[in-house]
Amino acid sequence: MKEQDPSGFQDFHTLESYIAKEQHLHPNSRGVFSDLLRRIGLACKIIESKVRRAGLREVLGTEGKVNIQGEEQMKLDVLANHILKSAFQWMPAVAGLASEEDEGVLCRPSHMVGNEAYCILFDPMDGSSNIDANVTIGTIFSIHRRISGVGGCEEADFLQPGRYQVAAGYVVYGSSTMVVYTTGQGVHGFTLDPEIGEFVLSHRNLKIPDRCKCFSANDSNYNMWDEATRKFADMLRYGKGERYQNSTSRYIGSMVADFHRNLLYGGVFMYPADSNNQKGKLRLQYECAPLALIAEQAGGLATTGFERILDVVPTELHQRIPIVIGNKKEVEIYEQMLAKYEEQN
Ligand code: FDP
Repeated sequence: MKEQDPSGFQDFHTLESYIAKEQHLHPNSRGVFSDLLRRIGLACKIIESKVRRAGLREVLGTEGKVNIQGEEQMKLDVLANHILKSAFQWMPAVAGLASEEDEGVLCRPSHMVGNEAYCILFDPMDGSSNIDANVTIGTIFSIHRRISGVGGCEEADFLQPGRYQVAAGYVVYGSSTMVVYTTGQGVHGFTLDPEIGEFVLSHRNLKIPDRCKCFSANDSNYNMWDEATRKFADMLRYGKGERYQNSTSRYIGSMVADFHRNLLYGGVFMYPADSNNQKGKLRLQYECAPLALIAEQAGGLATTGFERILDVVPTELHQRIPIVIGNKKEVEIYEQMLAKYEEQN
């Protein structure tokens, strides 16, 4: 008979222990990659502590102001960027970093980079226009294996299609803080337990429910979308039949938060091209590709309308791209509607 474990440790995993468990699936692994994931967890705990203080003088406000201690105030997004860059600064496994907040890539000197090295891209604070209103925000990350050989990195390392990501994930700072990530072995979610200061496995092998509950888009752009996109939005909102009759519109305006809700409830988030943003608004490398990998690992899909997001070959570091992401069925319908519209026009 199996002994009862009063400690509750039997099926209990922290982010740390789960990463270690996944590492055991790769017998030749030297733990370099696992260290990176742990480091992200740590950095995001530090960011979370700043987010929780965002209403206080320390971090709220615009950069350039001086706080009560006479220190220069930093906006939360600038602070999160600093934290992430500092977290990876001394890791030989990191060949370089690219942040949505910075213009170029940050390549570490080649003598400081180990043989097995990765390039990390991140959006330190997604949804930052929501910060001052206490609305959910997040951090998104994407990890690629360096392809430029040994030594320092090159920009080409950061311009790989999303399907080559070795890991991707995000942290949502909401009513609780959660890390959700994938290394290509499913999607797992960990909720921060403030009592013990650990991310605890709360959502194992997440799958997008096969129902299109939520439709998320900035509706004020409706008249600037093409006809096919407008029809698609109308179908999700007003469509009859079992699949759409109980659907609802939900738009937070933080991509990571909108995506996270739809991952749990089912639904579609979109920021398509419009007559003002003909290339779309969201960033391929920092937002769209990492969330596309999560979506696919959870049984969903992400498209530009014409191409799977994970297949898009980036041409520049801060490239913008249209995106429709969520339930596979609806994303495929969108592609078909757009193709038909293109054919007729
Ligand atoms: P934000 O500008 O606040 O950082 O990436 C940018 C982003 O937010 C997404 O998180 C969000 O989905 C989108 O922009 C919101 O844009 P709109 O205000 O145009 O709806």
